[in-house]
Parts: sequence; C-alpha cells; structure tokens
Amino acid sequence: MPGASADTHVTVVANTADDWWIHGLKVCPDLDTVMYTLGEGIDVERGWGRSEETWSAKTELEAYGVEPTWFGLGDRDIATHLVRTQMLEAGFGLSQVTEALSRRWLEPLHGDRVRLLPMSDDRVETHVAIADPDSASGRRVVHFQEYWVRLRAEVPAEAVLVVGQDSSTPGPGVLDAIAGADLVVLPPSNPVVSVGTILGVPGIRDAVRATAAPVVGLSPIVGASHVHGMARQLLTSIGVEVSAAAVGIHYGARSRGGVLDGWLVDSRDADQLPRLEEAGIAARAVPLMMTDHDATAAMAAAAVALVPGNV
Ligand code: FO1
Ligand code: CA
Repeated sequence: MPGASADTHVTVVANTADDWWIHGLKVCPDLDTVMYTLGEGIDVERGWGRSEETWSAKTELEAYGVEPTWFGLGDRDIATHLVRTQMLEAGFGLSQVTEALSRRWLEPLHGDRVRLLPMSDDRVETHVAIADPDSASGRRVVHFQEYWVRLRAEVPAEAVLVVGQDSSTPGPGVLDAIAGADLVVLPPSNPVVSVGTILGVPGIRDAVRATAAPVVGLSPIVGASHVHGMARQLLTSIGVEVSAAAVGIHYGARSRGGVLDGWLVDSRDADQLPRLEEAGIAARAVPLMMTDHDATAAMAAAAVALVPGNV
C-alpha cells in the first residue's frame, strides 16, 4: 500500500449497499474494486472491473435480448461473481466469501497486512427515489446501480433509501477493527452512498465515535465538484451543500456528537478551513488528487500527521 511500512496492518471496511443480483449473480462492486485495486488486477482507466477484460458474455446476453444491457459483466470479472454466488448459495456469509476471494488477490501481495471486510453480511441495498410523472405516486424507486449507471445520476434524487439497513448488523471483525485501530480514515468517497451507508449500519457510527484512535477524513469534494463526479444530486438530496467544508461539517466533530477529529481539504479549498475549525474539526489543506502512488502516499501521511495520536 502506498505509504504503509512493512509492519503496517490495514483493514478496509467496504460499502456493500451498491451490491445487487444480476443475471443470477451476486455482484459487489465496492468490495471488488478494493480487492482488484489492492491486488493489482483492476482496470485502472475504468476504475472498476478486471484489467485486460473481454466482453463475450455481455455480447451473448445482448443477443438473447436479456436485460439490463446497460450494466456489463466482463468475462474475467464473471469468475469472481460465480465463485461468490456459489459460496453464498452453499451457506457461507459474505465476509467468509470475501476472505476466500482475498486469498487470491490480497494474500500473495500483502500477506496478512491487508484485510478486506464487508460492512455487513446482511443484504443492505441503496435505492433512489426519482420523479416519475407516469406513476400514480409521481415517483419511482430504482436500485442505486440503475440510478448511477443507467441514469448517470443526472436526474434529481428525491430520497435515498437504504433498504435493510435498520435491521443489519456489522460484519464479523468490523467493530473490533475500529476499536483496535491506531488510526481510522474516512476515505474521499461518496458521503451519502459509500461512507454514509457504512456509518449507517447500526453500531458502526457508535464504534467510530468511541474508538481511542484519531478519526481523520479526506474530502471527496475538490473545488466545487466531486472528485468522482455525480455526487451533487445525492448531497443535495440530504440537504448538504457541495463543498469540502460542508461535507466535513455534515460528518461533524467527535467532540460535538459527530465522527471526525480531523478533515483534510484540497489546497484550493484552503479558504474553508476557518469554517471547519469553528465546527470543532482540526483541518488542513493539502493536495488531494490521487494522481499516482506518491500523491496518494502523501495524502495518507498528511492524514496521519493531522491529529496527534499513538500512530
Ligand atoms: N459501471 C458502469 O458505469 N457501467 C457498468 O456496466 C458497470 C458494471 C460493473 C460490473 C461490476 C462491477 O463491480 C462494477 C461495475 N460498474 C459499472 C461500476 C459500479 O456500478 C459503480 O461504479 C459502483 O457501484 C459505484 O461505486
Ligand atoms: Ca460505491
């Protein structure tokens, strides 16, 4: 991992609310994106799926007229979903499946120093309510993938509904990892449908609030836009302004009932630091674009340096 010394142990808790069943297969985009990235099997350009991918199965499904055609599973990627689906159907939990898949992707490169955990083994799915003049209620609810991929998050999100979350429990190891960490990092991901859904699993937000480790977040908003685009509609749907400071303040200071001790914003958002300090959050402006490994390592180092702790 960039910036990690040989004896650093990293546990990644991944969002599973983007997951869905398609063509009879359980697909877990965020788990797979982390696994393929850290396992050096990701398509770097696309940011999801396998490198050197081919698309024969997708073309064949299209020839049968099978929907949805707007969501493509690559031939190499399909092997992951086949293994996962078979294991789930045999009765294994998602965390056990993830551990098995990680033996191929993470162990050879990182040994036991990198661990990937689903936020929950329970089925939790983000759905988005959008306006639909053709329906009696005036609205329609679509799965997050339909909102994100087919609609490209271009239509306003009236509400974000995380189905199954209230009755879900944290995955095995998640609460212990947070309680035992030397540093907890909230990544520069979507505050509504990635970090928000993880913190929303009953027990996880409280564990972050209670850990002895410093909790530092990195802003996903740089300037007036989201680094990965498309967050505007989702932030607006929860009434949060699209700015680095507003997202930090949305998470809130731990000293005032929130989850953050520190918040990193991009250098070009340095003018927002006073707002964050006023909200009780230690803040600093540093370059926040993950352009390459060195830039990412510098961001990690800045996160470690931000808040005093026993790291
Ligand atoms: N994103 C797309 O824009 N189009 C796709 O066809 C697509 C397929 C896909 C298959 C497997 C997978 O793990 C991810 C995939 N993604 C695709 C990415 C994914 O939908 C989203 O980017 C994430 O869910 C958002 O984190
Ligand atoms: Ca995601």
